Amino acid sequence: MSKQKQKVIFSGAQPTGSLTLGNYIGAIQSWKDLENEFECYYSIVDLHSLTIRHDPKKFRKACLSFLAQYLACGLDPEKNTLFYQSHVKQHTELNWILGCMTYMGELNRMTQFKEKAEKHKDNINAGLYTYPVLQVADILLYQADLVPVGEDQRQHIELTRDVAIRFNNTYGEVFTLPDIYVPKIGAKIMSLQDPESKMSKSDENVNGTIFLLDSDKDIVKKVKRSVTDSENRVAYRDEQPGVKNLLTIYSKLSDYSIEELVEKYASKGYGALKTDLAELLVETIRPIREKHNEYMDNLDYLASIYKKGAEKASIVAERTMTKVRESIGLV
Ligand code: ATP
Ligand code: LTN
Repeated sequence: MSKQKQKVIFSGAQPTGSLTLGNYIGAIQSWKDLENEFECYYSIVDLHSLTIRHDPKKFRKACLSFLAQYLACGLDPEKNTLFYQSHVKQHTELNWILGCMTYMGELNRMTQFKEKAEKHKDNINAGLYTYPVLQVADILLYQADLVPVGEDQRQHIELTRDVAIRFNNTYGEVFTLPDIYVPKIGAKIMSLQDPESKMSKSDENVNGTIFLLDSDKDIVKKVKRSVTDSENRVAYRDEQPGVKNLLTIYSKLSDYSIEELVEKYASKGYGALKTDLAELLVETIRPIREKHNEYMDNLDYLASIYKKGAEKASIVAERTMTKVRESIGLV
């Protein structure tokens, strides 16, 4: 009996600042869920981060810290290929080729570009605009079947499929069409200060975002100050987005279902919910932070992981690129 090809998973995060609770729940928890069954490639997409102005020293440290955070979140380097995007040169090569197959009309529609352009009015560079093409290249290079991401990435995954279909129709079947994989709940964790908008790494108001490297004190402070409403009735509904968000986070980090939590806190009110959630978050994040610090004290170990990761990723990437070059007629 022929062995069925193991499904391939690709995802990544940009090493800007540090990972947030949104990244953890929206993406990393799924990454961990998939690591036992599939062939997983999780990248630190450092080239994507260059679309925003940066300080080289801080950036280098953030890149190392991200690998330490991936490991501290429990991603097993024996089961997953963990690597820096910039170490596998085929990403930029495929980026160019696919850029020639992506329409400006498609890029003009990307909401992430519109939001980032609005935020960085003094630096609306070409990289920010063509950013989704590099993401398409990331995914197609590994012939990924599934891409575990937060809800905000749906449009980019749809673009990936459209470009892959266009390429395959023009030059022959080269690329696997990937599907998005989003968690049923927690695909969009909201800001604790503005529950109508996404919890973001780059939010100016840091009180809205919990970072995986936040101190216990900061975590408690942020949860206690989180914006709710004046109904003072614990319920999971769109009209109460702040409370809904807290319940989502609580459920994703515990064994309680949303229904059980609503029942547990129905007679207790927001104060008790916030106190217990703050404690749960502290207990979840403290070991991540501590492990991260240990990994950061062992840079040789980190180097051994990312070198091995790049070697493995490069083999797969080159296999795809050989097909691509041949199919488009490069000598
Ligand atoms: P920014 O917040 O500055 O836009 P980002 O955190 O979205 O950056 P990445 O680090 O590349 O950018 O995101 C890594 C993964 O985390 C992606 O799959 C993204 O969809 C997911 N993610 C990010 N924020 C959230 C959120 N608030 N809720 C759920 N998933 C999220
Ligand atoms: N665009 C994503 C980060 C990203 C990514 C990828 C995610 C870059 N390349 C490939 C999944 C697969 C973001 O902004 N969160």
